[in-house]
Amino acid sequence: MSCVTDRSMPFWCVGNPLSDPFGGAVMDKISSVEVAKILAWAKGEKLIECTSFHDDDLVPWDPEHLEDDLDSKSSVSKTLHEIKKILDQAGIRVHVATCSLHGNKLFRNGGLCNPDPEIRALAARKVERTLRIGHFFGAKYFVYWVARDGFEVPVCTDWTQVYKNLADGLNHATDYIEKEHLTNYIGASIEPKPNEPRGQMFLPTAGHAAAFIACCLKRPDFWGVNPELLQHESMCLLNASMTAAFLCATGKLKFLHFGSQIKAQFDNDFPPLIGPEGLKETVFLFKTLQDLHWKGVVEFDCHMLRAEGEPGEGIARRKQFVRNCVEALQMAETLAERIKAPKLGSGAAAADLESIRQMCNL
Ligand code: 3MF
Ligand code: MG
Repeated sequence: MSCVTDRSMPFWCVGNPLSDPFGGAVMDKISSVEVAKILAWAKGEKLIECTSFHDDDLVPWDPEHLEDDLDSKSSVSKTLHEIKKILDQAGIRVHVATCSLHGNKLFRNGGLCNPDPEIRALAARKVERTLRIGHFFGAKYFVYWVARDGFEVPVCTDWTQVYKNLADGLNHATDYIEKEHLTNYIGASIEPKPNEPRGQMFLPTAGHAAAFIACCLKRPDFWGVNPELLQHESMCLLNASMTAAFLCATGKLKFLHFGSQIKAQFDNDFPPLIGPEGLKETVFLFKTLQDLHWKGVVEFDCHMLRAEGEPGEGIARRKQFVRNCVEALQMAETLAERIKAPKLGSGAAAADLESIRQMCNL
């Protein structure tokens, strides 16, 4: 039995035009309405059930108009309604609303942890707007990804304030959900990452995030963790099965971000199972989740390889990308199901060989 209740394909993965720090986009940039149409197609093909977005994936943000979403005559409001109509007609549910605090240069030195109180206040207002947009779409979770809350130079960091500011920022989000009765949210989640875009980030691993929730937040039961496996934890050489098992044991595994990764590299965001390594780690991750009887949402967080982009074929390539991701997830689950409990006493190496035999039907 699959442990995946729903598959979610976010706006930012489908919209990604495949630029990197060394070169610009290779695919046509497409609008959020066009992305919504691709997602509607994917739902029709029974590939996905849900989607997720950053506020900036859907509509632009203007610090001079912090409540433009509430003005029914604004172009922001019109675009949001247009997207909602497409998603509703296709029957796609919205899993996550997350606030982009990484793109705009105002947040270059952090969002919720920015040392400047005015920028922190602006970040809080952007989070409020994201929460309202998420409510409009019926999003189930609010996600905080560490993004630019981090540092390069420890002596330039005010360590007396960092975690207090972070707790204040996240507590403000849950206060706002309560105050405005945004009852669609069933929880909130922290997405840890060790580095990139900052040299170091303030919540580098799932363990840091889980401890921070338990010790520093006002509503620890509302908060959980969505680890990004394999990518974020593999960047710092942590093992995906252990991260999943730790979060299950602490009751904090809200859902997965999913893709593939070369260990100890920058965030590859390869599609699942694609790339020179990660197949065994991915299969073992799902074996672990199956053994633990975890059930939940798997959300893809990846993009196609830049070399695979083809200018002028943006829509067809993006559709194929969604199909590839879903097929890879199904393959990983099928392979994981084949592995039976290794024979005790046979020794670690023999048990591992046996698991490979079973996985490959040898
Ligand atoms: C970066 C990420 C982010 C988060 C997203 C949702 C752009 O490495 O993984 O994707 O997943 O911000 O919180
Ligand atoms: Mg992610």
